[in-house]
Amino acid sequence: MYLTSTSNYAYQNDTNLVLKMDNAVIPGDNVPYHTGGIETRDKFNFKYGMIEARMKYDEGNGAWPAFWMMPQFNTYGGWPRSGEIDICEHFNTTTTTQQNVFTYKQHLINQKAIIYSAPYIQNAYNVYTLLWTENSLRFFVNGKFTTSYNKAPGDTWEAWPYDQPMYIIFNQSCTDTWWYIDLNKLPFHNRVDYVRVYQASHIYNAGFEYGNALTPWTAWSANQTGAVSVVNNNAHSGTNALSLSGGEKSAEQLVTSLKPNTTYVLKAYAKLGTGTGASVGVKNYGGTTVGSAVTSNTYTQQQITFTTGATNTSALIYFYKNSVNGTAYADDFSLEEL
Ligand SMILES: [Ca+2]
Repeated sequence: MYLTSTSNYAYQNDTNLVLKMDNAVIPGDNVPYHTGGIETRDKFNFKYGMIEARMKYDEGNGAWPAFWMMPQFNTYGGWPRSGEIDICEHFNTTTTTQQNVFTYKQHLINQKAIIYSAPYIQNAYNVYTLLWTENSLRFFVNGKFTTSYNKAPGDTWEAWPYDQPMYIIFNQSCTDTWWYIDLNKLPFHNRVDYVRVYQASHIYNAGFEYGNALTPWTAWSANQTGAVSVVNNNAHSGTNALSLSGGEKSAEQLVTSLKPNTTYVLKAYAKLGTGTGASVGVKNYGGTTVGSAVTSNTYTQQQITFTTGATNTSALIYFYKNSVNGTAYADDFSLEEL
């Protein structure tokens, strides 16, 4: 109810992320309760795929832990127009957990979400999963299907805003507006063991973690100095990254099975090492080559939108470094249909 920036309320303990809620007095801050939460807004978002988290939360009256997603861009307007997906939300000491879908259409009917109650194991770790496709949201608890929300033919954004990227939120909230808070049970904790996101990608070896090799990326070099290589340092995630060093270089991958006349988003994390200029881009897709300049010495997500030509079903994606000596790195490529 009152999110705090204090690290006492959102911290790592052994292998868990712990989110806490209590009524401790914080000097200079006279609200009655403090809660902890984290989110990936502006840092990580995705569209379509599978997301799951393993978590365990305390039960007690007033406790309200949650694992949910909100729209990154509010494409259809502010809440609830652009949607909200609650993959796990638990209240008090109830024996079921909630998996909710918000739509503007439903909001006009009764001001509420479409609420699904799912069985779970109380006072234990449970795995909560959402499988998100172009026309369905399918929910699971501990690998068992619980319920689904589907896009019907003819549905517009009012019933299906779920064609836009969303970000992830974990928190341990509370409420004394709807219920009383059992002060004897405080503090309440939500412990998150892991969260994982799986997405089908057109790009292979997109994180450079397979066999310390470039395959199926190909190297191009304007001269013999330096190298196009996979290195065991400067990773954005995992152990490895793509490295370009020395003079003018690039690494390229031909992606296939694309649809004609279709808009895609290419994303990659890239940074400059000792180099002065690099870019991530795409060419040979039926339009003009488009690139995004890498200008930072820390990993920044590059994003390129392109639309395939009327007869094009492939594209060449690349990471390029200019002719000045030095290094540049890239990692975690992805290509999604918009
Ligand atoms: Ca990597």
